[in-house]
Amino acid sequence: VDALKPKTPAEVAALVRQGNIRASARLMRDLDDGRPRAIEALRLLFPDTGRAWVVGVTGAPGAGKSTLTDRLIAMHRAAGRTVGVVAVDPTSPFSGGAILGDRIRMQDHANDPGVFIRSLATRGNLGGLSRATGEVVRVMDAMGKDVVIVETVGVGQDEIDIARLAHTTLVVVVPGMGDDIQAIKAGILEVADLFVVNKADREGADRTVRELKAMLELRHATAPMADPVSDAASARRRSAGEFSAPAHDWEVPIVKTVAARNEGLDELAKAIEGHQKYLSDGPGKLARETQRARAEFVGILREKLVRQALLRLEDELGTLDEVSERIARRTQDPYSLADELAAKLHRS
Ligand SMILES: Nc1nc2c(ncn2[C@@H]2O[C@H](COP(=O)(O)OP(=O)(O)OP(=O)(O)O)[C@@H](O)[C@H]2O)c(=O)[nH]1
Ligand SMILES: [Mg+2]
Repeated sequence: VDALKPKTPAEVAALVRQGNIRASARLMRDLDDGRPRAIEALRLLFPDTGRAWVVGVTGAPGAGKSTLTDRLIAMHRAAGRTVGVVAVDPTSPFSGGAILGDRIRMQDHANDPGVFIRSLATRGNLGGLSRATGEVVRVMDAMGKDVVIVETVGVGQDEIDIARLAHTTLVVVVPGMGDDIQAIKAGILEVADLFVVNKADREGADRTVRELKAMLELRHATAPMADPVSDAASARRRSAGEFSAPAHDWEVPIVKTVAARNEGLDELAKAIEGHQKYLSDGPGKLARETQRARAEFVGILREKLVRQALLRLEDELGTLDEVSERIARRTQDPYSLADELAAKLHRS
């Protein structure tokens, strides 16, 4: 095959299925650029996905997420499992692996063909960072990676959306951030399947554990929070008697680690396995994947429909700028325009 000739989506998909690193990295770049051929390859790969266990690692800058990830990679490799890592940095203007050396302490694994590491930032990413992350996770899944670890910095909305991609989400905190614990947003609490108190060699680790415990108990005591397991679809199934498992029978474990000294990692791995078993044995896994599929599908649909509508707008009413100016000048209103356009799309 001519190396310079662009590959067809089918050729790309075949290479990705074989775990080809060059083709997979290329596909990720093309997805980032929003190329239709890349979407076509992803469509072909879809039936080959859904096998990887996706673990999210989120927390404040410098909490030790990469060090923990590095340890987890080593454990998975020792057990013969292949690993994909996506390092997401919503604050970084760089993308495409350039920041790997700086931010990620995983050099030991750089030459291991069983480990594929990719970083992602805000550049490009049509349709948002969580969508881009989801696409990279999907490619790694199609490559045959057994486990995909997604590292994200911070606790903003981006990180919460990204955490929702994972089957098991670890929230990493460090001792001596009492106020920060108070400030842990409900959103991040909601997505935490497991708390890791890293840097437990520092003072105050036990206190942090106690504070987290109190916070989790408080959550138990108050009104039920939104839970992936209690989404509408599974609630319906539950009321139909299909599943008997209660929505809140997962006790969020709190694990102390000293990632830098490889301490507590066995306990952490066990806790992750426990959650994997909990989700896989009950309705949780399907419920979570259904919720994720819903968000993804609506996102794809929205983007497609909006693009169609804007094309139609140009044909019928003028460019987006022209129409917007008319609205700004109050010669037309946005409600009637949207109705008019929707009706036209509907008829065609
Ligand atoms: N004392 C101590 N230091 C640790 C521990 N784990 C990691 N560190 C150190 O903390 C620093 C940050 O670790 P990283 O793993 O890069 O943290 P991170 O959360 O990935 O950081 P960002 O990706 O920049 O947000 C490094 O200097 C680590 O060596 C630990 O358990 N104890
Ligand atoms: Mg890091």
